Amino acid sequence: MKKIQVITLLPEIFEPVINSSMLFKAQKIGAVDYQLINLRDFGIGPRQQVDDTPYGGGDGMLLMIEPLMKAVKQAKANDPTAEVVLMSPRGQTFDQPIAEQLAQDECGLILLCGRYEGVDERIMSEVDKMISIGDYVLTGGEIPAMTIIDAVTRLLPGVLGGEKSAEIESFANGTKMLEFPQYTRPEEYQGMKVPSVLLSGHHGEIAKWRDNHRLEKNTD
Ligand code: 4FV
Repeated sequence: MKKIQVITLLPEIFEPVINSSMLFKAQKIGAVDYQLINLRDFGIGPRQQVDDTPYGGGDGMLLMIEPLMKAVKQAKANDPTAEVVLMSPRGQTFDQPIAEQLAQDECGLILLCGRYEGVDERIMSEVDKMISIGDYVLTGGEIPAMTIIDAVTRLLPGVLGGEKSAEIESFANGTKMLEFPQYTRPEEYQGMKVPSVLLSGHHGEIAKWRDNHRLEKNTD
């Protein structure tokens, strides 16, 4: 069982994602346990303040260290061996090998979602890893966290089931190779036919055809 905790100001936007389709099935078969932690619950004072203006000036607000630290401590108390991952444009760019590594790691995950202009830098003392989903700026770390949850959960034992073996799929094992073209019924649609080799039942020929049609990811 992989324990994945998420620290966020918007736990409600994760509910429909983790309770649908493969991620819901993954919970049902006991492959993963998701726990949503609302940062607001660790807010300061009557207004449960979690953000404030940056020292030294500058636009926007920052997530304050105290609520962040209390939330991370709570998550670590729930799962002492878990690694803390901060979603940030400063992080290493997420890819399939990182997803495979996180899925293989025995330890749980604590995904820390920034909001506003980001987090007080002093939280970095608790952060084991920073991950970015791409060189663009989002309004929060929630969508990056969902991306990691999806890519990691589907690699957990029993989740993909017979649907697909993770080995043959795109980017598996660090390759930049994409999958081969695939088809399903009908055999012909508006004059567009399924390549006859795929209907031949000749597995050797089919494997050769597929190898010859695995696309190289255009890296331009
Ligand atoms: C991001 C990314 C990202 C930065 C400040 C949230 C935003 C705001 N995270 N990959 N790209 N985060 O843009 O992971 O708090």
